Amino acid sequence: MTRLRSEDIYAIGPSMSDYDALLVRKTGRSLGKIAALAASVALASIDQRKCKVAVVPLTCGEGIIEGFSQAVAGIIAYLGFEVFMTDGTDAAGLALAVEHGADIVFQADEERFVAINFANRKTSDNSDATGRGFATAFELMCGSLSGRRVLLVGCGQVGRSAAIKMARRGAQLTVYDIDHTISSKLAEFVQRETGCRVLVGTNLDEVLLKHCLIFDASPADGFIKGRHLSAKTFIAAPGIPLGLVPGCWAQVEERTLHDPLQIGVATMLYDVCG
Ligand code: 2YC
Repeated sequence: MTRLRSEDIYAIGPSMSDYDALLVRKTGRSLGKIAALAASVALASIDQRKCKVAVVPLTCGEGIIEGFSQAVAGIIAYLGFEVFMTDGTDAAGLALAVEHGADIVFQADEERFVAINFANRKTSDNSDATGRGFATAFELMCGSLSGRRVLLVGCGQVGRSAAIKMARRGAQLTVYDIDHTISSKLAEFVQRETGCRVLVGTNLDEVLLKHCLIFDASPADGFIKGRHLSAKTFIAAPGIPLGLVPGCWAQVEERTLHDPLQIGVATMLYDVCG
C-alpha cells in the first residue's frame, strides 16, 4: 500500500456520516454492514462493551503521519466503539493502551498496519482486510459477481485478498500486474485456493478495453482513461492513488468505490471483534 499523506486523511473523521451515506447509495449497505459481511461476523454478535480500542502512533520508519491515528480513531468512533488515541507512542503507547483498559490495539509501521485483540488473540492486517472489504462492497455495488468478468489490476497483498474473495463469489477473474511473474503467481494461487480458473493479462490497455468491472489494487495513478470507460463500468479502487485519470471522475463517480482507509479499518475492526 502507498504511504498516506496528511492531506489524504485529515477530512476522514468529520466526514464519516457523509461517506457512509455515499456507500449506502452506491452499495445499498452501510460501512458497518459491509465490514461485518467482509469479516463474516453477525453485527448482533458483537458486544461493543468488550471492544474498547486504542490507536497507538508509531514513530519508526518515516515517522508519524499527522492525522493518521486520528483518522483511524474517527472511523472506529463512527461505528459506535469506544476508542482513544494514546498520549504516548511506540512501546509507551502500547503500555498506556493496556493500562487504560484497551481490549484492541491498532498500530501501523511502514510495513504493516494491524489490529490486535488481546482478549481473544485475534489479529487483522489492513491489506488483507482492505481487499476483502472492497471486494464485498464491489459485489454489492455490481449486484452480483457470479459469472461476471472482473479485471484485477495490481497483484500485491490487497489484490491477492480481493482476488480470493471475488473468485469465491463466482467472478471470472483476469489479473494484471506490471510484473507478469507476480500476476502469473497470483493466478496459480487463486486457482489452487478456489478451484476457479484465472486468466493472466499481459497488455493493460487491451484488458482495460475488454472489462467493465475493474478492481484497481495498483499503486499507479492515471492508467484508467476515458476510452476504457462506458456506462457499464464499475470500479473498486482501495487506497491512494486512484488509477482513474482525474478528468474522468465525474463520468464514473456513482459507480466507483474509493477511500484511503475507511473500508479497510472497519473490516479490521470486525475481524478482531467477531
Ligand atoms: O502515524 C503513524 O503511526 C505512522 N507510523 C503510520 C504509518 C502508516 C504507513 N502506511 C500507510 O500509510 C498505508 C496505510 C493505508 C496502511 C498501509 N499503508
